[in-house]
Amino acid sequence: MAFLDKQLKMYHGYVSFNDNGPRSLARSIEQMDRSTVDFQLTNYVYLDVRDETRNAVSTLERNLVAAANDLKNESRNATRTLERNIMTAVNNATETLKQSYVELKLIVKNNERNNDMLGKELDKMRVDCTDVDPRSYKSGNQSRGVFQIYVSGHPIDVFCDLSTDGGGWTVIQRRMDGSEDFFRNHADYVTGFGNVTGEHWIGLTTLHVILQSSKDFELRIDMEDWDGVRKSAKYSKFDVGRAEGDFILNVAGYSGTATDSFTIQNGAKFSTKDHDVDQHSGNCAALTKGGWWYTACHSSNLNGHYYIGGATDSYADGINWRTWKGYYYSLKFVEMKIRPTG
Ligand SMILES: [Ca+2]
Repeated sequence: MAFLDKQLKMYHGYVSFNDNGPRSLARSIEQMDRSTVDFQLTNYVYLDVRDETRNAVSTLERNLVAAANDLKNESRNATRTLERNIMTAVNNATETLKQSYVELKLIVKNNERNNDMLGKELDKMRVDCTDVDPRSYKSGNQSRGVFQIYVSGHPIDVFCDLSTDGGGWTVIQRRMDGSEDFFRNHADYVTGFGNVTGEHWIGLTTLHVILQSSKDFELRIDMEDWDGVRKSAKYSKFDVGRAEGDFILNVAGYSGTATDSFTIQNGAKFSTKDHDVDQHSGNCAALTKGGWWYTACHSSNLNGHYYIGGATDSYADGINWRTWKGYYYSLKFVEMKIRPTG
């Protein structure tokens, strides 16, 4: 710029020294250095370029700011759209999960109900002590105790001996302390009486139903005298007929240590003091104080009177097992139990 000022001063100098009119001015201009004019032109171009550049830069700035704002807005909108989409996806997924959970719960519930039903059906298949789960005892213990079985679809408590001679025995009668009266009428012997953990008779109806549940049953009789001697009698075949036939005894196949005092009663009907269907002219049940498969009358009387001490003065009315202890000895302990064989 300082150079330009110097040129302009030179130009003014020409004008001031040659003040004799426009002609001299024109001449002065003609005499001006050609390069000075070129320079001035160059300077004007420079100014134009500078201004244009300034304008272009400021336009660019404006455009950039506008573009940045556009980008910011678009970015904001895109973020909002993304947020909305994510929320929708999350909500949909949550809804699907909820439905799956509800369905799963339903499946679990149905499964539980099916298991429950299956369990109940399995329970009903427990028709004697061979089917019971040893852990399911109600009292006693896993080897000897009270368990639930089903007789004609109805649950009843029975005493199971799950240890003696391979286990699986359903106890049908027990004498142990004389606490229960066994000199009873027919109705009681049909329905059963006593406490399964103590002295009891399972009942002829129940006995018949259990015996019907399998093709063949065996019978085991465990006995003990007053000196603590234990003996047993086992019968490979044991059955009791229908009520209409007075529960006819079918017994055979003795083995054991007590000798056989029961096979001789085979074919007998079940008599009580009020229901005499024995083969004797008198009333065996009344005479020998029990309820039993009397013929005329018996070699065994396991439901007879409970005498303390063993030996008796009275004839054949105690808990007799003739071939071991005779008719004047009443046993201390008896347990009759059955088990399916086939
Ligand atoms: Ca008679």
